[in-house]
Amino acid sequence: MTDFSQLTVDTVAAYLAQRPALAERIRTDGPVDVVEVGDGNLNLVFIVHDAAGASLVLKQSLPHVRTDPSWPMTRERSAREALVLRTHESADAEHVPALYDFDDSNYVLAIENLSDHSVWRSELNEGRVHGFAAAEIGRYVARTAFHTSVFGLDPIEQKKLAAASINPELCEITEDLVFTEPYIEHPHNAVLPANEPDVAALRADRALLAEIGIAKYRFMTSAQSLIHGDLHTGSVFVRDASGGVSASVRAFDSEFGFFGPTGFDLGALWGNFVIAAARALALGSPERASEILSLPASLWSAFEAEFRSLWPSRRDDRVWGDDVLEALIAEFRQDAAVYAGAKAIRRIIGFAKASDIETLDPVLRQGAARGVLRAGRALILERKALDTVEALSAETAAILHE
Ligand code: SR1
Ligand code: MG
Repeated sequence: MTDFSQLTVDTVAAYLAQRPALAERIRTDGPVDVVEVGDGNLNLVFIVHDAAGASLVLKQSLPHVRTDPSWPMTRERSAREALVLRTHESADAEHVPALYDFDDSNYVLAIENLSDHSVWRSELNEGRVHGFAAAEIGRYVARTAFHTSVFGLDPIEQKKLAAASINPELCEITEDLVFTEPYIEHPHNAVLPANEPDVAALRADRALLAEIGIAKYRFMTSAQSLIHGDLHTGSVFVRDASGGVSASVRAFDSEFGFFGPTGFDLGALWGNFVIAAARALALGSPERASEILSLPASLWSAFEAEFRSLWPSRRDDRVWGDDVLEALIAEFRQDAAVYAGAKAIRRIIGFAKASDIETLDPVLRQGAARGVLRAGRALILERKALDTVEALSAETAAILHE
């Protein structure tokens, strides 16, 4: 009996042959081509093709962090990812990969192969912005947020979904890596010596620390919707329209999903746009930086328009009037800004850095990192005074140009 608890390129074909749900998807009675392409922090990822050209992706969680085997990690995260994918597919099939199968014994998801797409972060790093993708993801966040919230679901069903999607171990990672470790001395942290005074300034800023503390509390307690939970530019596939092929944008890697604040997903992307803009500026492309800094507004306005368009179908219009909608929209925007700042800062100081900055020459890297830290702080502290996304992005641009 083959052991499938940790797949290899040599055992994938035998694994597929014993999954009835995949019999129609891929043939295993002929040659099967398997490559392992996982390059994230956590999982094994195999792309499989059969002789007829059919393909799929297998994603298997390891019992530890891929990049640090001494760091144990629950394999149950696969079940969380399967649930988020299935639920988000019901809410917005256009913007997620199709889930073909989930094997809860071996922690393997079989997913649509999106190899004709590219990871958005890699594209941004190469100077290709794909600006249309921001609005698509704004609609994805709105649809998944609305349809998994009390506005879109029966209250009993909504609570059952919230209970099924509880994700304590991966939430704890975010709580630690995003909201705590960057603000304390911790072995996970590392910055260039030239950026040490920038980090010290952040840690001495009591107003900033209070906002981070409140943001962490809201992350841990504000169960608004089933969020993606790790929606940075490395979790989005993009494909331009060309030669009869339509444009496509898909959010993947939702293993950090749980019932959390809707603004967290928006903020994750926003913070990573700031990082991408800092790279573009460091490399001498102010026009591209400016184009990238228009993306938070595209993301936000598509989110807002879509959420407003769904609002008339809310489940109780006796108490949830339009004044409630206005209050929610304002809260989502404030949350998005504070989480954008927190997500930008963590990628500079803490564990799991961003290739946008890390692949810069150190001379350029220290200036870009400083700009991101200062811009992140401004997003957090100035979000109440500057109450539009455009105004906050103008402030971000000014800081990055300093
Ligand atoms: C140990 S996991 C480190 C990071 O990778 C993921 O992409 C999440 O952002 C997490 O914080
Ligand atoms: Mg990931």
